[in-house]
Amino acid sequence: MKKKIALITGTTGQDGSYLAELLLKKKYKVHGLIRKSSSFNTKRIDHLYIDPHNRTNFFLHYGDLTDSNSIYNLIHNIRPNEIYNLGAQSHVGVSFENPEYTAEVSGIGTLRVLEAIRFLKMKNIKFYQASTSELFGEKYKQKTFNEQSKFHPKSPYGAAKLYSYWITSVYREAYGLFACNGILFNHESPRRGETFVTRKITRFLTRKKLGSNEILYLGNLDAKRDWGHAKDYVEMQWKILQQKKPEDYVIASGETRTVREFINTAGKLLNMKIYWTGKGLKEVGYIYEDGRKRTIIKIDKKYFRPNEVDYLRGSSKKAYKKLNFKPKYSFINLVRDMIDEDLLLAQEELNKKY
Ligand code: NAP
Ligand code: F7E
Repeated sequence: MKKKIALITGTTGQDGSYLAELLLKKKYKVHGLIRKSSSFNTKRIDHLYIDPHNRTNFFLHYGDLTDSNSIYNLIHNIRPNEIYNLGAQSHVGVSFENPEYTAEVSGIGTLRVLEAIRFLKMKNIKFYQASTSELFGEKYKQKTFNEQSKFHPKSPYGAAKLYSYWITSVYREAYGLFACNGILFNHESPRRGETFVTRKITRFLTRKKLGSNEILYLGNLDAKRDWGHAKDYVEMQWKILQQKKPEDYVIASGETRTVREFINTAGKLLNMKIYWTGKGLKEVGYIYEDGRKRTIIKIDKKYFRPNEVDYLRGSSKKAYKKLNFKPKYSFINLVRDMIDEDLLLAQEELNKKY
């Protein structure tokens, strides 16, 4: 049987790397779009890459979501059956500093891919758009957000992704494309970028466990997020494209916790009891070391955003029913997975130092 061909934008990212692994296991030919960088940006996929002079099903191509021609040519040349549009400027905080670039990549970038499919008349391509819980943002009266909930983005990132959400839906209706939105709530892993809060915390606490004397500076500890594991969530990205009809799905754990609770859980797994005192910018987290109180976490206002999504909790009833969504990782196992990997990393760093 002919192998299915997939194109992943954002293949060097957290999700792109797990998705490439999954599709290769499923015997796809996988093509990844990577952008030119002056230093290597392929750390998450190096283990998958084989020199194309040898037999391989994994191919990388330079391109950029801001460059229509590179996208058009790539789709024309590789003729994919499925496109997963995961590429984005994905940091909400950064989107306030670089709003125009965020709109170009995370908003218009999606249009560029859809337009290439339309121009090329490749209507059989199935298209997945990486939509996000950042489309929501305002709790109104409900406790959970689902496919019918009202959107209310709070950041340039959320606004750019809202455009992508709607343009995906418009191309589905107007041109009959098999185009779907996966509205994914926060998902983390040992491959999460180190400037996102969960990984910032697990990297810090594991180094602290091995004796570092740094202090962790954070922003809003009261924000509530619905955290799942990226490995579970990329499987749903694939499943969304295997359905008979193109539809949108919310993927979430259904639980919500504050950033402070994430820290406490990670501390507990490392046998580090963290105590809190003070309020607002004066709040600090401390531990006892050799019987002495030692402050390890402080607040820095630079990590607060001009506007914040205070509360997120998703409801994946539709995905449970139609996609048989059964996440393998509980919250505690997600944090444990991150801690275990980051402990190894911290130990490696320490070994290099001495
Ligand atoms: P990520 O780790 O930040 O990866 C983003 C990817 O996009 C990277 O491969 C990055 O390349 C690439 N990229 C950035 N700018 C680009 C450009 N101009 N042209 C082409 N590629 C570009 O994000 P992630 O956590 O894997 O998330 C994957 C997607 O899901 C993103 O679209 C994100 O917005 C969305 N999403 C994420 C979550 C979550 O909780 N993780 C939840 C909902 C939706 P470099 O490696 O070169 O930077
Ligand atoms: O922030 C608070 C921050 O940057 C989580 C992206 O994948 O998920 C992600 O967006 C919360 C926020 O993720 C720090 O204010 C406190 O309330 O880890 P984050 P995010 O903004 O939820 C969504 C679903 C996406 O689609 C995005 O692409 O933590 N927070 N102190 C902090 N956040 C960061 N980054 N750094 C801090 O020091």
